[in-house]
Amino acid sequence: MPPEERKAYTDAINCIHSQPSNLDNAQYPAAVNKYQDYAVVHTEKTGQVHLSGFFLTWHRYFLSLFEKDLRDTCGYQGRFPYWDFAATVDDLETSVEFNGDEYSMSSNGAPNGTDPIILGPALTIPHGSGGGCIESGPFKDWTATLGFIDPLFLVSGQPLPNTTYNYNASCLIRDLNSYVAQTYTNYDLVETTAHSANASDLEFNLNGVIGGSSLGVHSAAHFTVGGFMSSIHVSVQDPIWWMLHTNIDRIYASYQINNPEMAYDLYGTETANNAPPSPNVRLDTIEPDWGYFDSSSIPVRDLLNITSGPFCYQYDQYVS
Ligand SMILES: [Cu+2]
Repeated sequence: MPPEERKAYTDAINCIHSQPSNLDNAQYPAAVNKYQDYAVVHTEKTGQVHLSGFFLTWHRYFLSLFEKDLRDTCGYQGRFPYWDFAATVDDLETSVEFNGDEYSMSSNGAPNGTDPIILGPALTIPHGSGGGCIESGPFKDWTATLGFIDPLFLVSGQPLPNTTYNYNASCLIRDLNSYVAQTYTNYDLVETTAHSANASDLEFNLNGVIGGSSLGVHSAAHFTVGGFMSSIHVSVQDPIWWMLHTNIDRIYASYQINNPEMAYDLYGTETANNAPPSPNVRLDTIEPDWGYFDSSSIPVRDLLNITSGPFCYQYDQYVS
């Protein structure tokens, strides 16, 4: 997008960030503004809407609710952008997304630490080039209020700690990681994902095997940014989250175009990693709600097609 449109987009995000929270402060002390409400709602739903049959459709609708808020509350009139992460693997820090100028999504974090990052017993990645607070750009002064949550909660199905929604202030941290970007989010892998053989293959190409030795393009894009983006529950706190997930939605829409006969096939149960065990998600299964942003009962089938039901949008480019 041209610089003015990018600036209008980040201005609108800052506008949401300046609105008061609509959540109960006693229950959710971390919900200090409306932007953090989105992060809190995502944290609450994480155990149902990742590594589950709801992943792609729940996020698709969550993106549309945020887009509508940018337009209705903050007067945004531009396009809802995506971060084509395969296009930036070789120039992350100087990309229009992360170069830190006033038209960007803010910079890398300041250099902080060099230790390798252990993602699980079978997977260690090198430290990125940051690790500290973001240094410049439109979100420089933001405060993250939700602390890190171990992704193992997702794998085990254990309830989140009582302290999850406590007010836990820090700067926005990033640790841009070219190694992860080049190794796990390159064009070949994005193309492979958009041409997945079926819905279970798509899930594997997006999310890999948590605790295993590989990363899918979705998980890897999170680890490419690092910091809060590496803690899936609370990752919405970093506003690059929306552009990352819009790119995942674009890859999903591409898969649906590339595989018309399987476009509406589903894979996964109603719980992350099927822990605790739950039924398979079907077309008429009701989605977990989106908190106060939309508490209505919407069946999965209504969220499968980007030009029907509540949706009417398209992408400028698909992954063919
Ligand atoms: Cu998510």
